[in-house]
Amino acid sequence: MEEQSVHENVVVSSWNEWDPLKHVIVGRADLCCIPASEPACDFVNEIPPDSEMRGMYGPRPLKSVEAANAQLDDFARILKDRGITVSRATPIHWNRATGTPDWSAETMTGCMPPRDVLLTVGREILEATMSNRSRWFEYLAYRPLLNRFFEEDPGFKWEAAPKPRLTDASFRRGYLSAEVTDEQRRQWVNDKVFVTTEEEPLFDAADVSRMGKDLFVQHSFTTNLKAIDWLRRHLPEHRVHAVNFPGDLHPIHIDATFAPLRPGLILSNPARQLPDEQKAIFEKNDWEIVLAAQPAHDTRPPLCEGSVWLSMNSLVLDTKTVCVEASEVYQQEQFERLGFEVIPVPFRDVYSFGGGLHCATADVYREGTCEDYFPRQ
Ligand code: ABU
Repeated sequence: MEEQSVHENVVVSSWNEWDPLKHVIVGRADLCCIPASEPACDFVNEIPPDSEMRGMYGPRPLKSVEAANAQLDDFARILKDRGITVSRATPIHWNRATGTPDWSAETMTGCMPPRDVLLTVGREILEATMSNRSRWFEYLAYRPLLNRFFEEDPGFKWEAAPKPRLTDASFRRGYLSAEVTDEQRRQWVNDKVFVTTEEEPLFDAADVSRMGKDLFVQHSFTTNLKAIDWLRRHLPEHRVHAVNFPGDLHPIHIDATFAPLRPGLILSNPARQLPDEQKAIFEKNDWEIVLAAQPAHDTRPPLCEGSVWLSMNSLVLDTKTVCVEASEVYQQEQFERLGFEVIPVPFRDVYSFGGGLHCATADVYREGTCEDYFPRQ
């Protein structure tokens, strides 16, 4: 059954990652594909030799889709049981060639994870540019919902960032080649030289961490400086900060790296720490940065592009309650020590479809207003 709006005439409003969650979008695994190699993504060449998908792109194995959907449906039920309204993405036939006058792609990817595509800032939902050709059309999975929110909520601002051209000029040729050594990659990442160039604004919404008036945006493979500037101009009431995490050799999306849990508290990936000079704003405003617990697993599920650090990719329901992957016992223990009630959610079968519990969702409504949590800049 589709849901009803939770607050009369105000459907969309969310200013941060921790206020009480009342309405959320959850992705779906239906018809998801492994995309063919493209300048920003070469997952096909990382598929292990013993996988039935070795060297292949196209629809993911049906059994894995069914397993992921079962866990996504269960997660949606857990949220609904907590009184949270859950809306779902609308899949399209992702296994279809697409293109624009500038490029063509053999397949699309899917509608997991919504967090990568939709950035909710207050009363606005902004469709990100995306930075992979195979994800250019992913916004279509959310258009039925956004259109409905637009009809129901007269104050909802529905926005789309400039669609990128994604010509070869937007990418560094050979950057993802298997011949590039870790040492070379480490140097590039340290120098903030990523696979995407500064040709045009490019960003995935999951590179943005929302903390009221301040937005922290990861400069990464999926978000460039021109996009951070674009966000700054687009959201003039906010302070938009560029951050980066040199320990990550494949930096995409901030939510398995640097995750605010409540005002004054950030969970930080110990393998990907914020450089000291970028910590100043948190120190000046008495925020504590705690290092996340070690993941319970030292390997990723089959056909998963995300890292083992999806262990810390949690969904905060309010400042006392958090959803954590069911097998991530060390992360659960740490949350309990930090004073949270932990809701364990089995989710390992979803990881391969683009991420964990935070990735798999996009905020529609959290209680609260836009606060200034960093008065000392
Ligand atoms: N979308 C989050 C993926 C980042 C990571 O696994 O490290």
